[in-house]
Amino acid sequence: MPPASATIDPWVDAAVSQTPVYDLHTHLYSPEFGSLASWGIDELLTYHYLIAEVLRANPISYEQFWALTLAQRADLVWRTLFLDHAPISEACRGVITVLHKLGLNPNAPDLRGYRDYFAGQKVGDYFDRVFKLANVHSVVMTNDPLDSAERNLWLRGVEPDPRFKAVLRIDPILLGWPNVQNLLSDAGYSASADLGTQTLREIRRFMTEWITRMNAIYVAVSLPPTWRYPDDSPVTRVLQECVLPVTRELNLPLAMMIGVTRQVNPALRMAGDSLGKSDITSVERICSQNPRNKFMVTMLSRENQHELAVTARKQRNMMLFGCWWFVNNPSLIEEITRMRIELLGTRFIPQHSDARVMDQIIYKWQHSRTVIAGVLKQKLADLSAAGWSVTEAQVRQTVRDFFSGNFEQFLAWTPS
Ligand code: RAT
Ligand code: ZN
Repeated sequence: MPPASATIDPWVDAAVSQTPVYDLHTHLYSPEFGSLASWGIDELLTYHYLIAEVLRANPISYEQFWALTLAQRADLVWRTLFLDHAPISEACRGVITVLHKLGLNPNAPDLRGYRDYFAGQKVGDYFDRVFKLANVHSVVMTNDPLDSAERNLWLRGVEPDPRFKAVLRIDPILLGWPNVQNLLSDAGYSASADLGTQTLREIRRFMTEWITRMNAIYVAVSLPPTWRYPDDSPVTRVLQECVLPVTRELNLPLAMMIGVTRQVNPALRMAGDSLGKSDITSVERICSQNPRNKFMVTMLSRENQHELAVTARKQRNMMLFGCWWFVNNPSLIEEITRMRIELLGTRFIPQHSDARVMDQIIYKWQHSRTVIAGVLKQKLADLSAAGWSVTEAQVRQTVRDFFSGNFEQFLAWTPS
């Protein structure tokens, strides 16, 4: 008799809660990065996901809102989204989960108590506590050496806490021509808008030097829905002449997050980005034409999810990852994860957090773990009903693959 749900469900719950996560895409920084490392109640409440919501719910003008201090914006978000209305959106619920898990009463009339609590924390100890509460063993940062503040920290020899891994983010290098030449010059690389031989050599030198300096574990970019590969744009040229050869030589994945339309409403600043349905055939072509390169791919629109999973079946050098940004919501994580398991078995990475504020890994992983556990229980119950003897060891292995193993294996793998 195969074990029934009554046996399997507790195995799933235990494995999902006990297995530490390798969070492969965040915007977090370790405390060594000083003010770039973001945490605390004011940062939690002014997350750009919540800014978009508060500026729909409160009649304040954009100008007035941005003239407020960070603390005043946080007060406004708390009053508008949590007190004047029920905080039922995913981003609001996240703040409640964080406060609750930290042992704070999430029902306060104002932020004073929370501010006192965070002011009393030592950053290093607090980050340790957050890692523990979230049960995350490592987080991957998003590092942009063309940002002068970040570059100067690296040049001064900043040594991140080893739980924070670096990634070379190359959006400006790929998407910013011709303006990016000034940024490159500021960083000591002589580039010109013609994208001639000398410039391409300098881009390769930039990539190689910065991957080495930061010990980057992969290279990443987010792309618009209009991205096509190949075409006769600077994007294809820089991909073919620089990004693909450098990542191939160093055996690093190129992570492509596809589907973001930047700044559809600039008045919202960072909250002003949107999405669009992207072109799966471009993903197919870049993977199949470059079999010695490794790609990690996620897409932003719900409409792309099925074809992306099918493409992953065809391209072994592509690792599908995460429910990114606008699909990082329980209803969508559930349907997407179920569909991915049906098409890909255990060979994909269900989730990353995209956290920007350290405390957020507590809620992002708690919420995702609950959904992933639910889907896994259903799938294992179906398997058991079909006659397979599900074992606790297989349950644990599946969760390890999902939360850490698939990513680590993919990093270590050399396509041949
Ligand atoms: O999810 C986010 O916070 C977005 O603003 C983006 O950072 C996106 O994840 C990206 O990395 O481009
Ligand atoms: Zn991101």
